[in-house]
Amino acid sequence: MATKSKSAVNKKFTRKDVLADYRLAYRSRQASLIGRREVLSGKAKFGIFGDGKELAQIAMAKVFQKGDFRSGYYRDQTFMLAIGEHNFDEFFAQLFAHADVKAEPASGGRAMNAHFATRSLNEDGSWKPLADLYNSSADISPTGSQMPRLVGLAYASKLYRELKELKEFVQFSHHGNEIAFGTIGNASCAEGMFWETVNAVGVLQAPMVLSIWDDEYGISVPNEFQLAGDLPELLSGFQRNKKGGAGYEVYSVVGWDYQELIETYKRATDLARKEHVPTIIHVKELTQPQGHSTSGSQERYKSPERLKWEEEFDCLRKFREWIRGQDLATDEELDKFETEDRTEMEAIRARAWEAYKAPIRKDIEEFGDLLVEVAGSSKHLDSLNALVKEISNSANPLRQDMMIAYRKAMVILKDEQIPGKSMLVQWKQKQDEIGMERYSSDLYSHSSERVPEVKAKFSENSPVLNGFEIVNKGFDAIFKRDPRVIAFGEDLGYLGDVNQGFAGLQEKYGVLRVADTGIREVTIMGQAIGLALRGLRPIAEIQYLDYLLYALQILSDDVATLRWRTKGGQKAPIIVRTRGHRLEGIWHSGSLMAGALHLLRGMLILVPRNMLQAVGFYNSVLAADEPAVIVEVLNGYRLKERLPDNISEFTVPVGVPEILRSGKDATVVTYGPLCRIATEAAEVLSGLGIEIELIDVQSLMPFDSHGKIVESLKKTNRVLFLDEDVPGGTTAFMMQEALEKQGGYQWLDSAPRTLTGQAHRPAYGTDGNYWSKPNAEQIIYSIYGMMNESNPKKFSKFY
Ligand SMILES: Cc1ncc(C[n+]2csc(CCOP(=O)(O)OP(=O)(O)O)c2C)c(N)n1
Ligand SMILES: [Mg+2]
Repeated sequence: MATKSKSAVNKKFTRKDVLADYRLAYRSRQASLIGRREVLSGKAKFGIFGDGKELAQIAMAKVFQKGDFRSGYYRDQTFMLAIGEHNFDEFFAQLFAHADVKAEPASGGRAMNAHFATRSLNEDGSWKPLADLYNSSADISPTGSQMPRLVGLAYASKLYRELKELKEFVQFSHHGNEIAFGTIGNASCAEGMFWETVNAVGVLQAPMVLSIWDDEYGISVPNEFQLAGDLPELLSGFQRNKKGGAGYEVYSVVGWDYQELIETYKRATDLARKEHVPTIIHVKELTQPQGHSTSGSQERYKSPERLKWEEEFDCLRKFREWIRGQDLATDEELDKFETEDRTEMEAIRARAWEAYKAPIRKDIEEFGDLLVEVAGSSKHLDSLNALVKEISNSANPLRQDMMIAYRKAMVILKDEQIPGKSMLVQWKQKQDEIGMERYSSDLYSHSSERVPEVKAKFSENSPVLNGFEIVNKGFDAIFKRDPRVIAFGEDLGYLGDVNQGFAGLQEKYGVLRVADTGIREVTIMGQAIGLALRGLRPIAEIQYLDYLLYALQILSDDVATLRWRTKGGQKAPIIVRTRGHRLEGIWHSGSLMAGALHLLRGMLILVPRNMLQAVGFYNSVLAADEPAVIVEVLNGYRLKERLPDNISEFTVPVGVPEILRSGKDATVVTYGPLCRIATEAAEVLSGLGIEIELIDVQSLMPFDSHGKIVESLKKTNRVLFLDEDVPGGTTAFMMQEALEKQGGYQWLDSAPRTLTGQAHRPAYGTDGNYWSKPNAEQIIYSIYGMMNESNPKKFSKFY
């Protein structure tokens, strides 16, 4: 900088632009300061802010174009403000938890402050024209978890640029010119996801520009305990070599140098946008003036010297010095702007507080009026009026307080029959509905449940094939009809997956649509998430169900929460394909369904019993817009199945069990490979005079939407829940659904039973498997035992 003359600098930077930048940075800083104060004074619950990072983010915003995506974290307020996708009213609305998407579009009051997001969807759930918008994927709190989706956000540009069948999708991309901008804190670079993402994007050579905001701390822990060396040094191994091999361009720049920041961002983005070379910008010497968050004070862990340095190198202070040095404004002018901006920020804060409180106040007042009205005809007039007074006198009443007052009122009125009570009950019902809509809507779109059922059609000529050939034909039809479908995973491309489901399809559809990946389950998911956020329909494979554990965190935190946490503003309809339940070997035959089921609410969990059903589910899910895990039966690929004539059209309805065998004596509820084993057991039981009704639930989430199980229980009055998961796992879930939710308990004549795998992992070998997983013998003993209990004479013990 010192080498450039003032006039040369001034030509590049107009006074108007520079002052606008200064004022935005200054306002953003004021918002951070006021925000912290609002938390400490009790108006907001928690605050984390972007103070100290303003300048770098202004530079990043200058190169961010329509169609680009951000995937970042809680420090990025200035960037979001600079691109115009966040404003100060929204900043405070989110801080206060204003539960209305109009006021708080990122999450409708569901996310903590500084969790940014743009709305990609119209109100009806359809896509907006993302290529013409500034986009930010929705932030989540776990450190580093913004990284995996960057793989797909960046890689989508490569696909849109290189696949001619995607040319028409201009709503999502203009020739793949879009960049995925990542941001991450220095300490979060200690996370595995960071390195896995950097490696994956390096391999894929996709246009990601990753900024690392380095303030040398992660809460209280300095870099020396986070990283094995300086970040640029550690990252230097990713630097592309002179011959232009795969890799990155890595830049390092201080976070308080306006001019250098702007120039660095320009260089880094030009390269990424034009040539799809990923770049990393290590932004160092950043400060965090207010410390990490409102949960603590930085004086406890930063030395006086460090604090003094942070004051001196505060990017706002340095920016002001630079402006003065360039004669772009006088101190008086800058002081005047600052005074104006401080006043404005206070005014916005007050406005946002009032906007947040007014509807709450109105609700509470209406409730108070209702209670006063009811009190008028009650002998408990004084106690009810006291309740009203209690809320209206409280300093900052919330809706929760009126619900508590309602409960107190109903207890007071318990033995009194007055007409006003029904008004109160109706009021409560309405509040519950509104509350559910406000905080619990949009976990699912339910679109998959609306896909019409098309039954498989067979004719005399329908061939009998191996199971893997059936899925293979299913995928072939899918690729043919839908250019948005992209499949990838370990050994999925060239080999066609370890069980040949994709055999020959890479040759047919090309290496971009049917692709191999590295062994990187987290970023295989990230690749899928990012592609889905940009309008594609990825089928991402986890080679064995056991390894879903690697992917579970990101699926749980990111995919499963996405629609809910944006209140319908974003969706990522990925399909996770995997195989499992049963073969012969530890870590190759697990059935950890309850883990998935419990952690992935927000996704569909589908467990087809054979390959035909699997294809039907792929077809159904692709006709809808919800993320799904589809678990194929690992030992089913070589079993013979008939190929339907309508493989491309036929669908299996989501959330609807299938009755595989009807019977009157006991219901067996199961799924996956146990359908076959239970059928064997049913034959034996039939010989003993017992007819079981065998239900394949097929879809664990959603579960039996039409209550087929309870219908069966009305007939059999006995039930066994059967699977290969641990005791108390998915069988417990199914039992709760059928007996509690569907009310099946009232039809039972025998205690309900479960039969599961052992609590340990499945042991190796055929015998290991036999003693680890339920088998036909156990099913027979269990059902027979139930019948013996109910009629010992007719079903006498075997021994
Ligand atoms: C997985 C996970 N572990 C721990 C935390 C708690 N936590 C929140 S922020 C943070 C420090 C992050 O530091 P850094 O990445 O340097 O970002 P900075 O806040 O300094 O900008 C920690 C440990 C978390 N949110 N997620
Ligand atoms: Mg940090």
